Amino acid sequence: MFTRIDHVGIAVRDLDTSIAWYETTFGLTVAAREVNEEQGVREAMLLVVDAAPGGSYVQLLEPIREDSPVGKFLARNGEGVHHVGYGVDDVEGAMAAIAGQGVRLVDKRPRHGSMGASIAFLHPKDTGGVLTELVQARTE
Ligand code: CMX
Ligand code: CO
Repeated sequence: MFTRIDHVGIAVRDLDTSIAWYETTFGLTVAAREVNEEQGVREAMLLVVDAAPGGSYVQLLEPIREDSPVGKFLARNGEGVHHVGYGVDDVEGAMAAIAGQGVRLVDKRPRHGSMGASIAFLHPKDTGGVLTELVQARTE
């Protein structure tokens, strides 16, 4: 069902400071930046490797509201790994198959994610404590 690890999402307090650290320390480059009002984040995707059927990225996430998933996570845990995003070819098919295994979906329908992707989250209480995101990349 999964085609790759699309990204690892990391909660940060200051996006610009964290981007600079990833650029300087690991030599990563920013592929996209955006504000996602619905998800409550200002974010950047840093490319790790470009490959078929899609690249893999580090997603840096700064909350724009304290009362948002990343804002609450930061207050509780501080900076660190927030979620893992897996690439899928068909997000609605993957959601249905996984829900059929008894895993709760946070999103009943796919939402808008980074770089035009369709995304859906699985509840961390049903996935061994790992917030898990399904990512169907935009097709050109
Ligand atoms: N990883 C693992 N567990 C997490 C978690 C995370 N990222 N975020 C919250 N939890 C756990 C908490 O530790 C808490 O556990 P306990 O009950 O054992 O203390 C429980 O979930 C509830 O925590 P909460 O702070 O009260 O959070 P909510 O129930 O309000 O929300 C969740 C939890 C998963 C539904 C919410 O974070 C969510 O909807 N996430 C999906 C959206 C999202 O994360 N968007 C930002 C990224 C956008 C992108 O990637 O593009
Ligand atoms: Co993500």
